[in-house]
Amino acid sequence: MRHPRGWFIGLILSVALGTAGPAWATMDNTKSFKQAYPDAKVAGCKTCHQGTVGKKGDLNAYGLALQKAKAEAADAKKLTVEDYKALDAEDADGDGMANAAEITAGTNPGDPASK
Ligand SMILES: [Ca+2]
Repeated sequence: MRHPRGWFIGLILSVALGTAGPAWATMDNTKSFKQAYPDAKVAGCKTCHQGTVGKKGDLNAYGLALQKAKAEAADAKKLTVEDYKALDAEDADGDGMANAAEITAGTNPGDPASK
């Protein structure tokens, strides 16, 4: 009987790449976020995600606004400094404070309870 090692390695690789893909995108986006807002007091997963560990499908209001703004782009998951800046004057979470003002103040642009 042939040992199914090739099949097993293929499975491991597909699982590893499948989970690492979104994580890499998020790490790149954190980097571009810090380039856009070098003085930001808070630049973590919760800036765009609801959870403390950014996961697919748990975007907060700010993350959803960024996703929507970029939805038609070929590189929809890769956010640039310009992508963040384009939403500076908007108020993603509707708490009366613009996204850029919240980022500068250290409050969460995606959480209406944080302003
Ligand atoms: Ca706001």
